[in-house]
Amino acid sequence: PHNQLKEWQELQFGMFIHLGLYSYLGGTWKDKPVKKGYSEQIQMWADIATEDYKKVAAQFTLENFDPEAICSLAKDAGMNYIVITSKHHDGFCMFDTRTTDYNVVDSTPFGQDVLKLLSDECKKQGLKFGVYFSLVDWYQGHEFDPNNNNEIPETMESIIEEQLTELMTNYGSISEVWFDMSSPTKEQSVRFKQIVKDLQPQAAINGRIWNNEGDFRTLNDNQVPSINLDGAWQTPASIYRATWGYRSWQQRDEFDGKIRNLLESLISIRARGGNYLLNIGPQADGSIVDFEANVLQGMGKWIKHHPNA
Ligand code: FUL
Repeated sequence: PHNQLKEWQELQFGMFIHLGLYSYLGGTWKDKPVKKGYSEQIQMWADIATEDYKKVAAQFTLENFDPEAICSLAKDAGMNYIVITSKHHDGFCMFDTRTTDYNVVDSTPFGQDVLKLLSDECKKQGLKFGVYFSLVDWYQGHEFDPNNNNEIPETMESIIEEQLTELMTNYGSISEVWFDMSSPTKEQSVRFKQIVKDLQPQAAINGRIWNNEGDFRTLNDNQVPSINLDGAWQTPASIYRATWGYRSWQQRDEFDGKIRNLLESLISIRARGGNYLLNIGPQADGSIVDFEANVLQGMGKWIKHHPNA
């Protein structure tokens, strides 16, 4: 297991993808920009009832979701792995699951398993594949909590266990499982970890499984440490900081400064032995935002000319 974690550390730079029903809304509800909170959490910040939020699924055609383009972009950027949202706090599953119809296969016109398509393409292009999994689930009964600190009731526990089992069974080799938010008991963290380790012993688990059960530490969003840290760790980062999920009204103008900025973070994180997981937020139709593609390509160009950085 020690060597496996070392292998994970050597991946260094990866692509985070936030894609879900919120991508369709793009940070806008009833024609108004929702200015509070991250756009992937728009259901909470705009206080959208589940019956209404659910209707988005019928519009979610993802007609320009292109796993090949996404993987090629990751490679152009010099990235070695991809981690995608299998389920965010809204509870909508981007994978085929028996636990609920509230998933991309059963309740969208797209009708295909996004995780399957992307994991297959990762394999083809030689990228490692990992999944983000929210332990907060508004669909399965968690109330809105701005701190996303909810406890996990027993009823939800079995759903989580089944979903994790599916995720660890149906998508080939998983290099990383990225749990997020909520406050599980020690027993729950141990149980969730056991499911991952039984089915995917090589998978690295992040610290947000909580209760000290993670294999590596997840720093705060966008945190670049100024001292060396012990053990394995990773910084999750958003190009804009203000959101991870697509936001149609996001300002996207400081192109060169942005590349320099993100490269500085990457270099300093690598130098201190950390992994850098940099996010893209595909838009309503599943396609990559031009600005984000250009930024990542710009980074990749620089990296290729500075192989020792
Ligand atoms: C956070 C989440 O609450 C955000 O919505 C986002 O997914 C980020 C990567 O982790 O803590």
